[in-house]
Amino acid sequence: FLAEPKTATIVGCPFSGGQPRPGVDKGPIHLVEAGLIDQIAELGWKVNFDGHHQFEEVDAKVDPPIGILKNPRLVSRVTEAVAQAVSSHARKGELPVTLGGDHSLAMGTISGTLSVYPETCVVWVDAHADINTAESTGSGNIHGMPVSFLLGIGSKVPEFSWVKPLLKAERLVYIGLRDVDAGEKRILRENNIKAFSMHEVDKYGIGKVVEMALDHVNPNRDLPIHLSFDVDALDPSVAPSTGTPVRGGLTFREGHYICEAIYETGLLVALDLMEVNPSLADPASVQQTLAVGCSLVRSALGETLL
Ligand code: HAR
Ligand code: MN
Ligand code: MN
Ligand code: MN
Repeated sequence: FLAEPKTATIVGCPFSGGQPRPGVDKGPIHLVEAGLIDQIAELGWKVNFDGHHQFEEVDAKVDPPIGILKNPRLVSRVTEAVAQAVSSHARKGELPVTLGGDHSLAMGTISGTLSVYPETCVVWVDAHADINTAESTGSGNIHGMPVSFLLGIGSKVPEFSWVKPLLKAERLVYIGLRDVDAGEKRILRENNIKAFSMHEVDKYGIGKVVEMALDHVNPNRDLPIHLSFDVDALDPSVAPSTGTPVRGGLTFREGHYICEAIYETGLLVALDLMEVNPSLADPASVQQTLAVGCSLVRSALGETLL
């Protein structure tokens, strides 16, 4: 594994089937319309726009719940297509920047990254752990489950047999958690998964938290990093337009600091920005959320303050 890629490929994923609120599928279109591609190019990257993927549709009539999992066939097919897109770009040495869409998409993005860089560690920035299994989920919304599929924990859902358990628990770290289901807390404990909740952010400060997070998953600073950023990690006052806002989140600077610090490692190989929903909240809040989303991506791709 050599140097960081110098070409970024934007993968637009207009998908909302992992959760119930319409509009999150419009996230990527609005982020691109807000100028994201030019902004990345201005940082010195060669930017490819892979387009807004047109996913195969699966009629709800032929996609009944499996257990309580909603839209399972649709989510499986879409995320498998995303895995192929991300892996093909990563294989060419490009840095895939995947715009969501709901966070079930990370089943695809992280599978794609791991298929090219098997030693990748994952930094998952989110209010939520998204690690429910088929047994533990209370909602049946698959955006609350992608991490369990990537780890291969919980009972197998045959529909998702394409997802290989390529992620090891010790290569995963969370930052920003504050809304974790009881069943998820048990899963985190039983699998020894490192997590820095907002409590740790308050206690140690974001600089120390990022250092400890990287010390855990990437002690020698030599493994590729996949950063999966759910915009709801930010406080709702900073990023209001998202489906499941939770108060007490990361400040504007804390969110950006995470991105800057990961860029500084020179190890970033893939980035996700998920759960931006431009149909939620008033127009000014939508504008604010889109602007924050773009600036998080710029920070992860090397925008500096000085
Ligand atoms: N834990 C809850 C569930 O499983 C809600 C989690 C999903 N919300 C997100 N993901 N936005 O980060 O349904
Ligand atoms: Mn493509
Ligand atoms: Mn999430
Ligand atoms: Mn979340």
